[in-house]
Amino acid sequence: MFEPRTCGKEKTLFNSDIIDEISKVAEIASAFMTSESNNAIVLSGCGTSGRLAFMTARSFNQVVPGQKFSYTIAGGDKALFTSQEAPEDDRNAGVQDLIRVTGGKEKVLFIGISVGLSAPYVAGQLDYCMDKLDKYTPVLVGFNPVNLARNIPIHGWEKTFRDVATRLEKMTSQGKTFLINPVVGGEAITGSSRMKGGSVTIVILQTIFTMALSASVTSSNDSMTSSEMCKAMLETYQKTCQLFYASASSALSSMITNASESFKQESSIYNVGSDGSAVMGIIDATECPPTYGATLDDIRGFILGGYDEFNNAEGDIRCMGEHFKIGSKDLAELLKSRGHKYKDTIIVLIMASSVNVFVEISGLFERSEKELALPTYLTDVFVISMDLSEVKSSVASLLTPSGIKRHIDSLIEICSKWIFNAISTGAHICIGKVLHNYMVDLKVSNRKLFHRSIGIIQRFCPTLSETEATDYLLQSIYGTDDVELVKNNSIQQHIQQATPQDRVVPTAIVMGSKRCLYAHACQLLSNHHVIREALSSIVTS
Ligand code: S6P
Repeated sequence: MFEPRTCGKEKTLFNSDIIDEISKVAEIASAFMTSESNNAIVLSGCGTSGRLAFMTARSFNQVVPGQKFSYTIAGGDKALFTSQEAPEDDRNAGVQDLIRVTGGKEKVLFIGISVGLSAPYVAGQLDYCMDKLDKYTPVLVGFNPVNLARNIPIHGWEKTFRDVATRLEKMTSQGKTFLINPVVGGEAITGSSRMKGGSVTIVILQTIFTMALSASVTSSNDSMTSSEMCKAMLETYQKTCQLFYASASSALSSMITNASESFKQESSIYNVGSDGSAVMGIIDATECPPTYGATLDDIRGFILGGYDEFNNAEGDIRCMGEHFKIGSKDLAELLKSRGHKYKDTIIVLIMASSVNVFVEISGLFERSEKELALPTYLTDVFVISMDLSEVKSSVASLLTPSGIKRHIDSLIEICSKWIFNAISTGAHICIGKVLHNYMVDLKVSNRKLFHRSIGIIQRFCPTLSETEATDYLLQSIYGTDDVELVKNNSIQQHIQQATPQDRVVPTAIVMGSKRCLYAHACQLLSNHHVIREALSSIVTS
């Protein structure tokens, strides 16, 4: 994540061009944040990128007067709690959402985030902004070189993401737009961009706006340029990352064991916290269904204070169903209703008041009638103690007091993300959802995941051509041995059919490796409870 300045010929986060670009956007953001005119800063993305757009807008609206920040996310606020992978393919919806939140605004700083430079929703928005540069200043944040941006057709449009990114790159060289696309290296779980990609997204967004918040300090500080300040800020994340893993590894490993025990006993993991840390826990839970084929009940997130604290644009949307109940009181109710037979893990993140101490408490709990108030559930206590004083002093002269506070909060939030991500990822690995670093049991719920699934099938069945792998995927999606019956359906139809189904990709892998019929593949898989073991034994036998 925090690699040296270049990786081959690609630029990494600490490359001076990337730092200059972040600094330039921070300067523009500062003008927006201090201006009294009717302007807006809009952050946007799909899936994790959209959730982190929300999170950043939420954090900075707390410290910048005038509610300058807003966000758009594919699928709307529903997507903050349940994965809505299909709307990510809808570039028109992206444009409409952007028009809705920027109507009546004079100037808009628009930051479109797509980790893989792939989401049509964001591509549509960026292209729209580039057509209207008198109003919009577009910025693209992502972690691929432009020549590797997604080049597959976007439904109902003549452009691909790569076309849009290429246009933006050209305009960036003319100083009209901005492109922040460091290469940050592959994900530990292939394609799981919520992890490293998500973390670097936070680092970049928070750095931009924290610098902007403290611009008055930079302009009065003759000895330091804004690029030097940006580098110093990025180094604090690097240092925090080192401190975090040095202090947290052993506690994380115990928590992963606890959490995986819960899964093995058909129980759940509940992430709870307050403020930004809780938002991280909710985001983490939301990502598990598309990534690991988890159910909505396997991991859930809750926030102390519920919707009053969460502060999303659509407000309290509990009426949408059980999985939109996010308050800690809702959790208490849920636990009461679940009775005694479950062995859930409740991860309660509690921050100590001192910035030097960072405390995490977790436990595997047996329920009883008297344990209905959250704190009394706690059985295992893990303390992760990190001394952030050195980090704090390294930015003390660069930031205003509110900038320092915001920066420390953001360091704590990113540590919370690392905790929640490690536990949910580790627990799913322990129950066999990952094979050779591939999330083999993913949901085939949008175009990106459809194409990724074909790649995964080929990875485990190396003798298959792309066409053959696609055929097996379609056979698995439709539960048929006659691919000709379904081949001519649109990708959209394939995705609609596949989305509610389980084990689509594992079934296709078994069919492809054994060259067997659909029913036989299902029968072979049904002999195994754990997907990794099933595939390891079936595919290699
Ligand atoms: C990834 C996560 C997905 C992505 C989403 C957007 O771990 O499950 O929801 O965030 O597909 O991807 P991108 O590349 O546009 O940021």
